[in-house]
Amino acid sequence: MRRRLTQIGHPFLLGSSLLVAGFLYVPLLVVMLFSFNQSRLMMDWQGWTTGWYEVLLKDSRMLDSLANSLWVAFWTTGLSLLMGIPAGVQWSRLPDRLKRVFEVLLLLPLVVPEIVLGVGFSTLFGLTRIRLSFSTVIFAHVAFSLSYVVLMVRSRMRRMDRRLIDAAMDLNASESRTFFRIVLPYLSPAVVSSGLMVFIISLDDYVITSFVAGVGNTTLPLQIYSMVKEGLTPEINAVSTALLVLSGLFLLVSQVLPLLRVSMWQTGLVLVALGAVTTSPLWWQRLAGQPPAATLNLFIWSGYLAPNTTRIFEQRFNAKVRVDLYDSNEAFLAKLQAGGAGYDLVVPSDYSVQILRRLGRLGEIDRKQLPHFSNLDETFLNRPFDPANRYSVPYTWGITGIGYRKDLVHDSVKGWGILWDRKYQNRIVMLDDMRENFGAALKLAGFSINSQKREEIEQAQALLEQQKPLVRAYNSSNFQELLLSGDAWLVQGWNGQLVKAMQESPVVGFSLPEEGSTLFIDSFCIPSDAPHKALAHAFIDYMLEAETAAEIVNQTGYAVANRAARAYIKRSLLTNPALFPLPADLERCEMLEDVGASVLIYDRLWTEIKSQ
Ligand code: N2P
Repeated sequence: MRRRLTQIGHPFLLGSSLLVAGFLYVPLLVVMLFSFNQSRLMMDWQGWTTGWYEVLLKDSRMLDSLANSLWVAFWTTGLSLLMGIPAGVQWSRLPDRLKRVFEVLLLLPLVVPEIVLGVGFSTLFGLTRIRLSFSTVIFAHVAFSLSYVVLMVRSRMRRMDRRLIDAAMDLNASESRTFFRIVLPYLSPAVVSSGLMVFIISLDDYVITSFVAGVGNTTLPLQIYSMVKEGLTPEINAVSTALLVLSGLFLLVSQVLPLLRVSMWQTGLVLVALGAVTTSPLWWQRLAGQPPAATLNLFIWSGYLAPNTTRIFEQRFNAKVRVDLYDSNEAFLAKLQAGGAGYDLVVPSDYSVQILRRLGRLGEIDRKQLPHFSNLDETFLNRPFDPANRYSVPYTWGITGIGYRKDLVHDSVKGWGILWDRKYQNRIVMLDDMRENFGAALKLAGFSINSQKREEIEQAQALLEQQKPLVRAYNSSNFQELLLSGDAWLVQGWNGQLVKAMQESPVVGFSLPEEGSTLFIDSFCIPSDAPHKALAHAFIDYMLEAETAAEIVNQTGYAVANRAARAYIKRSLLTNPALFPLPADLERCEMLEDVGASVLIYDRLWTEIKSQ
């Protein structure tokens, strides 16, 4: 007897449906679940709390970026509808062949990878010298949203009974009256769904936005991504859950509304209400309270500020601090080298200071505006990267070394070689930083970290190639958490973050390789085209105060170049040799220097390593 096809397929169909559902929903459920996790670390569950939602509601960076996102989505939706509806109507009237050409043209923006569009827009704005701002973000969002509106309007239009239009015209309605009284109401379901769709897409976009957003236009996805650089915390899950619920709500409304056969006016009303509710934080925020007098745009390494650092400054100076983060000198230089980035204060490492000076990108520091300059430790002043400190004020310093799990690594961790040991395959994490990677390999081969000799650099490359199959990840932002979670057993890392991990868990160890390593000094610099130089000086001086500086050490694990701060630094930190190495250890370290034109060799070889 032949079984019916539906019966044969049944268990299989059910199984694959479950699989599909799993793929779709498990990651979302995990995000939601962990937003209620008591522990700050993502990997272990320690019970329920709604605390992260409270943190979220008090986090001004997050609220600001949410407001920015809603602002952008609001205008993007309005403008896309305004342009897309007439275009969709017009299109449906074209002769068939032309229609097909248009179809392809309209689908193009939907299938072209976002990164391509991002590069395209950023080149366009660069060429036309348009300053990146909210307008450029909205412009780019409208550009990729229009296709949706036109396509949806067009397909609804296709199903319209033309006789309705003829009838209206026969009854002497003008063209515009026909459009507003007959065509538009008929189109309303398409308008509503495409509008809501555009709103969500704009709200969620990361890739294109990251290319076209200027300083201070951080949208929620950009903010989330920059927070991820400091490690995943449940707060990020909480905001992701909020974003998920919001997107889901819009999707639901966009699906349900057309089914309800509501009138145009009712639809409009629902939309406006929805818009008003979702954008209310924005109005509330823009209307409530006095706008702060000035804004400081700060570009700084991730993990270099204590939780209260900027808030205290904001209160004291009635100013606002906008913070953007990076986690490698290369990423930093890519943004700063061309000029015009709009930052007031930046924190490059030694050799980056040298490069920016060479390019004339730094403004002079006015010591008269820094009464606390004398708090600095002279050891860190007048270094070759800026001999008289005319352009830089040292902030933090530290060394690069190896962090390891004492409970899992049973060999003694003495030199760089252990990061090449096959035994630790897939348990090794290296910094995602060109000069640091080459630095480790150059030292292992017995050369200087600043080698400009092609053969030496090539030897280091060969070592890094050889090491690559053992490397679990290249990570500069939260390598310490990978160590804590046990995902990594051995990491090349900067001491501060590892010191922080050592405080959290006794199983974390730190070693300064015997071949030698990097010593870094990261300094405050004011770009020559900074819009708010006085405020930048005020911030530097505030950071030079002993208490502020000590708080940085206590919270971030990084040492500051500030002698006066020592009095306020926790004892357990002062006595930690990972943070304050012995002079003999320091002697083995070198500082990274600008390698001039040889950087092209490094760049090329590094790209080769990373791209295979
Ligand atoms: C902090 C990075 C340390 C900077 N996340 C090393 N120059």
